[in-house]
Amino acid sequence: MIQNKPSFEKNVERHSLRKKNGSKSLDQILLFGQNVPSNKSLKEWVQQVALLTLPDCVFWCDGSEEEKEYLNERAVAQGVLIKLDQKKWPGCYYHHSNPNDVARVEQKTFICSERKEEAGPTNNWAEPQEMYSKLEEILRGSMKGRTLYVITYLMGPIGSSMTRVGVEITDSIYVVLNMRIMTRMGKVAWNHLGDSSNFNRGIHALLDCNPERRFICHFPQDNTIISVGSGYGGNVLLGKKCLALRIGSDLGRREGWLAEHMLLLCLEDPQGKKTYVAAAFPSSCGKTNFAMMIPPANFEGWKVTTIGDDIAWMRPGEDGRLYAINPEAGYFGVVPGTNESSNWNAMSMIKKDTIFTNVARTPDGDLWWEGKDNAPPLGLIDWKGDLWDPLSAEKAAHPNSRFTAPMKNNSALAEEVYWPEGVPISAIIFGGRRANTMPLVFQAFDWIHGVYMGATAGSEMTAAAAGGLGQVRRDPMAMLPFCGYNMGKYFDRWLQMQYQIKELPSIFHVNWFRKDDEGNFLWPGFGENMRVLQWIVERCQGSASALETPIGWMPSYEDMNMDGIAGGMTAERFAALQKIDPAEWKQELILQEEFFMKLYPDVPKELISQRELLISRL
Ligand code: GTP
Ligand code: SPV
Ligand code: MN
Repeated sequence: MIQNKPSFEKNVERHSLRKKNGSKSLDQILLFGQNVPSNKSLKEWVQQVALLTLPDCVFWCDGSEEEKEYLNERAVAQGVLIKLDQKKWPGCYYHHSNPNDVARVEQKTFICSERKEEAGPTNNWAEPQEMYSKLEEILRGSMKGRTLYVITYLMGPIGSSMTRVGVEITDSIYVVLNMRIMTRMGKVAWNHLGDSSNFNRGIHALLDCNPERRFICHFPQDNTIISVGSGYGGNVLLGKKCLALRIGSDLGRREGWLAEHMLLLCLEDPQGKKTYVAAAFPSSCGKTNFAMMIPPANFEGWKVTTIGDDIAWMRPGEDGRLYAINPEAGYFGVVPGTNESSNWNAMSMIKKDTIFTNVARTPDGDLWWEGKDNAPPLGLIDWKGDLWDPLSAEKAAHPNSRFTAPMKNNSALAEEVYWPEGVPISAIIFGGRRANTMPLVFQAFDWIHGVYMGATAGSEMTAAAAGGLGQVRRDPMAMLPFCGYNMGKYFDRWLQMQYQIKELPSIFHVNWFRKDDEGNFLWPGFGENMRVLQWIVERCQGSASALETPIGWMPSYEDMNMDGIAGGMTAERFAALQKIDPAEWKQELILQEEFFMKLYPDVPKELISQRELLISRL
């Protein structure tokens, strides 16, 4: 099948690198692909990595449509992708990952800054030279018999001063096809880079996917990332969590901006006024769904459009407001729970040009997952590749199964996503998955109180990372696994923003996941979250009222628009949603203190006094 692509392969050069190992000439980089960028430092670095990893050939990805077709066919021929029924799922492919490799692995993720204190107590640290030596041994000869792909990509809109260039070297064709969707890749990035040597250097090698030899390592001082032994999204799509958050947050520390695990949305009211909102919820806690939300039927004239669903880069603008861009170009989203009523926009988006990882499939190329609209079809093959028994307790789709879809297929995509300068943010929302303690919504008294709310946020752990499912842990600003430097210093960075910005956004906290005594969600969630969003935006505009409580400003039942809410909403039920339970808050304060102790001595004193103020108010 691959041989039938003469037009694509016409100027391919093939050599055997192994024979020429040791020589330094640039010509000896194996070329496979129509174009190669002229950037000398890029070529030299690729050659160095090729001489270490010894691939059979080097493939420079140019990002063209022709290349995509070729790579899809190649991935199918290699058994990496399964082509789905093209009538039902046009342009869609399926991937089973190794069953031991289905989520981010935080224990294997390292920040190799020069000094341990720079990484801080919330990150794994390793001495950079030691880690480089260890990784070099692991990488030596690791791509023998394989193809080394060079992915040059942009994080950020074309023409934005915030945009960064990354280059990921990988031996995984699955990574190439995902990065194609998630970033602006190929020629566009070569053009942006020009002759500059200022790009993030990322190396990824799949190896044998042995968890013992799995390391995701960041070297902030060298703008370098090395990831080995995994094929899972967050560990290997290096532009995303590794560059845009871990390296990005450290760049932000040095340069005075913020890289955040946040969705970005635009809310347009019936008068056509647009408000931009950023929200940080931990992994698998509702960012994609909130960013693509469709307001309930009786919210006539209200419209939500998506700017981003996972990452925001935020900087002070010249007019004194906080501006945000989404550095990504696609969505790597949780599939289970996605259906026509929970997320109509996502359902229509993933019907084409999407890569599905670890959902369930049928032998004839159809898909199914828990929480899809229809009942499971007969003869379903589960995420591990085995025939699924509907009577078993096992899930057919892995709880962290994912779609990778280009943002241009999102019918709710905001035009602002292409704006190089980004959008001015009016509201910042922190949230978590909490069965108790945390009310549906409350508002911080001011910026410092809001930073404190974000810094002390907790959430139940989810399937997006290996281990600890359901346990409540502190996940400050939803950045615990993603902050590339000392967490206490990161809180300082947030506090510093108040001196850089004249018009500070208002800060809120939400919890869609509070449960009643029987374990049922008290709040219907999804599109109904529009009711909370309306109150938030009207608070920013000064038109909604609120009650002062010990933990912040809260809406009364009357302050919220509950007309036609799914399942109904009584004042009693709303009171249960908003309850501040003294015993629960006592426990919460103890957990916050434990966390601050862990960060000692780097917790800003402003946050310690916020905690004391909260105790005295409670
Ligand atoms: P990452 O991609 O891991 O960062 O996750 P995310 O924050 O984008 O979460 P996502 O929107 O994918 O939602 C994760 C899970 O929570 C899915 O199974 C959703 O169906 C579910 N979920 C999202 N929003 C709500 C909500 O408002 N209420 C309830 N009960 N569940 C929700
Ligand atoms: C998350 O875990 O927050 C994700 C998925 O968005 S991953 O890209 O794997 O990190
Ligand atoms: Mn995420």
